[in-house]
Amino acid sequence: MKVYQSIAAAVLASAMIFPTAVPAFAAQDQRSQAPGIQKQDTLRWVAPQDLKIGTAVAGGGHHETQGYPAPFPNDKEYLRHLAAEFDSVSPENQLKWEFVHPARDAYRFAEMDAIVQFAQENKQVVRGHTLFWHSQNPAWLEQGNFSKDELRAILKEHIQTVVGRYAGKIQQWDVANEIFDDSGKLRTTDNIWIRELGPEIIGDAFRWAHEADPQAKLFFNDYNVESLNAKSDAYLDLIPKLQAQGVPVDGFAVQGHLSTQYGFPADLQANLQRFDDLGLETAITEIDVRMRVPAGTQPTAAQLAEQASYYQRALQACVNVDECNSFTIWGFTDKYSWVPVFFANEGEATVMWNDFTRKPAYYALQDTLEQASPGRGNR
Ligand code: 9MR
Repeated sequence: MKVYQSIAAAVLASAMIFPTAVPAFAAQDQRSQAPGIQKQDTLRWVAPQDLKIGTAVAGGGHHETQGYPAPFPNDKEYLRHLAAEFDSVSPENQLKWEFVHPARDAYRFAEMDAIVQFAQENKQVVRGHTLFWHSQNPAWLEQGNFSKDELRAILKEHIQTVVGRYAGKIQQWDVANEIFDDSGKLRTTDNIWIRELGPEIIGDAFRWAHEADPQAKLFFNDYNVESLNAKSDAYLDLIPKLQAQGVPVDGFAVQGHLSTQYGFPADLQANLQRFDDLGLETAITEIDVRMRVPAGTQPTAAQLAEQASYYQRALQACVNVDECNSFTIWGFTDKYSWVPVFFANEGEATVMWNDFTRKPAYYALQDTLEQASPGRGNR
């Protein structure tokens, strides 16, 4: 937190004029053009062809209360690494209701449009996040006192508008996010859609998303579902039931917000595999590995090694499961991570330091990808 604030202050002090346009990344392969980054020495270069290696694109959410301009598109060095290292990008906040749909009759698409354009220019796919959630909803929606018919129409219009706008440009959608609590019960109180419209609305959300973009792969996404537990069991039970009703569900995604305090979920691969066995795609969509770093201290070499091992084992679990096709880290530099903002005395959760130099965790990912696809570096 301390480091984070001092960086933020430095950025603020040095950046009085904020460029608003996305730098012109040309249509050709940009990986070789990122200054100081050799394209052969990146994550995407060594990744197997059938595994997208992704990151969240920092913006919105907690960034809005920090003392720096929006990382995307203002931090040029950040953008160089974003382009060079990754096959896939996920908007960290820019597609959440409160951001993209700030008033009932107004959408704010500029930031997401820029991310999609950046992705296309850099030959990256995009994961859409998210359409149906209990959190980060605007007050006009949560406190709107709408009738059931109105709410249903609002959700349908939102999904059709947002998914439709990016049809053909978003590879995977986290249609429904975090619909169960940790005991495996549907969030019938805090999820406005389930509370007001009943659980059947979940299937409708998937149907509407599919109508708006038949090519996109549609996912459930949640945290604390890395392991075999009540919450992941709930998805294992729900998804086939929905599919039997003709609901177009393609995948199950595990977020992967891990902490070295809690031990590595050793049954991650077994858990992904049981969804794979149902014929579903799987994905790891938001991994980071936080550690205890009291203010004024630095992580020890042992902590960094442990973190690297968590990243390595999570990636290996995905590599080992046939249809685990996407592995996304929730930000790649500590400079912009959500972790120290939300967890006192925890941080350093990503694979690069504030200055974009690489941690052991970065090399653990790179080595694991390379071993998963030996000789891959010829493309
Ligand atoms: O990283 C996001 C942060 O910027 C927001 O302030 C926060 C608000 O809830 O959401 C963070 O992203 C979350 C993601 O959308 C869903 N899974 C948990 C992530 C971390 O909280």
